[in-house]
Amino acid sequence: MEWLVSKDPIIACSSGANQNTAISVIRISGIAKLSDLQENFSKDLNKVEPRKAYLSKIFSNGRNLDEVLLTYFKGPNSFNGENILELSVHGNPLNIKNILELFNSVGIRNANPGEMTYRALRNNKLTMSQVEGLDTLLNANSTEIIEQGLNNLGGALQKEYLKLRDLYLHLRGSVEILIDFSEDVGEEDSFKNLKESFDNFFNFLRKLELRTQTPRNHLLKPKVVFLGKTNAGKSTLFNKLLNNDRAIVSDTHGTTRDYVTEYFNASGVEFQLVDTAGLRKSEDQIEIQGIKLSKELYKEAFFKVLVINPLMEVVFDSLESEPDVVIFTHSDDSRFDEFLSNYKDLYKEKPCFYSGSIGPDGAFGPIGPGFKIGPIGPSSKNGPIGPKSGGPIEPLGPLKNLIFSKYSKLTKNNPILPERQRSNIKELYEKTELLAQVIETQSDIGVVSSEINTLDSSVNALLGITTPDDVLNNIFSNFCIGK
Ligand SMILES: Nc1nc2c(ncn2[C@@H]2O[C@H](COP(=O)(O)OP(=O)(O)OP(=O)(O)O)[C@@H](O)[C@H]2O)c(=O)[nH]1
Ligand SMILES: [Mg+2]
Repeated sequence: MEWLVSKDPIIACSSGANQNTAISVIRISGIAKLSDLQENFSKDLNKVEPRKAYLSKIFSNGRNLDEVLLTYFKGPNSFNGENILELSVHGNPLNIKNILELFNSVGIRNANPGEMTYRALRNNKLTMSQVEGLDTLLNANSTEIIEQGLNNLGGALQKEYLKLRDLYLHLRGSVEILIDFSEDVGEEDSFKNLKESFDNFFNFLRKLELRTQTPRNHLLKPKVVFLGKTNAGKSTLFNKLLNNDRAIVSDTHGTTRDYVTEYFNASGVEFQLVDTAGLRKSEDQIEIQGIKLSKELYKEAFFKVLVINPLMEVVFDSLESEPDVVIFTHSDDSRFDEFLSNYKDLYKEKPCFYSGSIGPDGAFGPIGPGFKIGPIGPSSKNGPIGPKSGGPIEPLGPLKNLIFSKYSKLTKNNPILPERQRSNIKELYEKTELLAQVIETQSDIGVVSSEINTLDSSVNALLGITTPDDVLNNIFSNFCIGK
């Protein structure tokens, strides 16, 4: 926490220091005078003009360490308002380490995670929601979220919070009118005025609250979880979706005991695919733990896939959460149609796919709705997909499309992502709901006024005007070094 008040010069590699790249960027922030670093550069630093690039050697005790491009940003006209020296160095991790150590040896310490950006906040170069926008941008897993991060970095959310604050101040003003001038204006009119201001404020807040309803981890780390009984064919599907034999497949019940995760991409969004331990009654403590985890992962999943081998069981145990899709495996088996009919009523409203390993070589056959015996799910989801329909097909295309379209729907209402803002909005919303009741019952105006005043700290917190140190610390510890 000490670093929150520190003004020491700091250094960090801002482009990641663990990979061999052509160029890496090292930033030194908070130097008092550029010429203090003259000993380490061949370029005459007195002749360096801000915002111009210069070629220079870097020296360590007279030894040439690297040839770099340096750019100086003189505060306050820099990213964080401090004097910043930016070095484009050769991107060998060892070279980066040597350069960082060289500047450490002349008294410039390594920056803490997020410290460069924190100084931008401290120097009023960025607002809290812009900082959080930057965090969203840098950690985004999809184009939609990148766009949102960029908008918020540009101040889009801050603008809305300022509007909310305006509406709040208006509301406070209307109570003052009721208290001080109701004799002049008339009690009825001033109360009408108060109600109107309150409705404007609450309606705006309600829209913001709607945008916090999608769980954040569904948007930032969307998990697609397969659940089903042992030997249902989960790991087979998992491998096919990844196009990689990542999970062990065998006809032994209980092959997967711990969950297995891998990333896969559908329409430009990165999803985490999770294969889980098959459900069955077990006495084995390790398997029991694995099954418990399977259920937890399924419950929390952004997209739930229930995998059923219809030949193996008649109905599935009731589940706590409804699946997004049901996949019936073993459609290559001649008894498939007969056994599938047991499920017709159970999953009438769900999109259902069939899949099967076909052919002597076990090649994976089609996955798609209804090409064998017609629809189980809504008819709009049907359509023949399979080798017989001709042309090259991607066997798991329909499943990927379904996953992506759910994700698109969730991002459509421009959800608010940073946790701090979400909890501030929720808290403010709850308080305002209570206030609505107080106003509705037209209680003592003194009570209404004091209830309205209690919202002040929540509105300010949302704007980042009053952000306690531990909240700040928490936000910046999510940043990586060099941001
Ligand atoms: N014929 C046929 N065999 C399949 C199909 N899907 C999976 N199998 C076979 O069924 C067996 C079990 O498949 P897995 O993918 O390991 O099943 P699982 O659901 O992961 O099972 P656990 O890990 O035990 O929970 C393997 O021998 C697979 O080759 C299918 O659609 N048709
Ligand atoms: Mg398995």
